[in-house]
Amino acid sequence: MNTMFERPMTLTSSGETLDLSPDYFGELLDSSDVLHDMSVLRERMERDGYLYLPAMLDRAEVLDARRAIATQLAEAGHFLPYSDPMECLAVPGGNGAFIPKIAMQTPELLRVLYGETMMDFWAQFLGEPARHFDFTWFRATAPGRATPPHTDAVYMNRGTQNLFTCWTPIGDVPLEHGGLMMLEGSHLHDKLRQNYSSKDVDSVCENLRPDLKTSRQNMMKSGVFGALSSRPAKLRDALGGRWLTTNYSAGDILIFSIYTVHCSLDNTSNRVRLTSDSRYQRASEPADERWVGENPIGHGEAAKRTLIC
Ligand SMILES: O=C(O)CCC(=O)C(=O)O
Repeated sequence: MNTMFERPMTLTSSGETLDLSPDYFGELLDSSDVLHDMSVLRERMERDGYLYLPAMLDRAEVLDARRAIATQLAEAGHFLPYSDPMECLAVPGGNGAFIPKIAMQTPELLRVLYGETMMDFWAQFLGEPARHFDFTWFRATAPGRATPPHTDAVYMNRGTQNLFTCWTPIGDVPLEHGGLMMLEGSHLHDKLRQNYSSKDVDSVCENLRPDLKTSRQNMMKSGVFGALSSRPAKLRDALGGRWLTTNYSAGDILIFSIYTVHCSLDNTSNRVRLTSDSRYQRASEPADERWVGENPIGHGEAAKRTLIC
């Protein structure tokens, strides 16, 4: 069990102040004590929709990846001139939230995300050889920015549904840097699975009026492609559960199902938050064609599917 972290005075997500009372907000369950007991880990994933595994990775390797990426970001002008790149001190008004390209050109990061430690863990957890998506979602999240609530299903549900995200802080991510939060119990919400989470952001409804035609357009309603809501506190009131998070350290991982609702805290610090999300599944099961291969098509034109809705 975790020791309860010091409860902060205020936290915001997507600009909304969160209720931090114990019924609404709490700390992620630490599962590092059962890291090698796959049946307990699987049970917890079924029950909680996530596993938080502090210090699962080699901290020194993660910090090597941080150094390699921070050096490139410093050269590209993301950090204060003459500052130590490892500090990731943001230039005022800087942006650059999502930089998948940087992952492919940084072997130190690929070793952390897809090396032996990680792939052995997934093979054991899934009970057979595992594969990862070839696309890596790398984020250099500037101050002020947050990811709104969503499930990953809407972006990657064309292959197996037995697909998992691994969110990996590439450095320490205390609360004020805007780490990830899980909405407790949200993966068990049937209506959410049947409605929102069964959508596909790249599908097009051919038989609908042009203004309703793409679920892609419909899924822009909350301002962010595929988001479930732009109001994390209000969403919690509707779905129940608590928003769960922690102060993350380099070496920790947080893994979750494609049906678990999550979002990030606002980054209220003066630093750029470096994190990645990568995806894993059984190698024998079908993989979503948008995210595999030498040049994954992603959400581009080639990903569009037409449907009669
Ligand atoms: O890091 C973030 O802000 C969002 C991460 C995320 O949505 C994911 O890992 O699926």
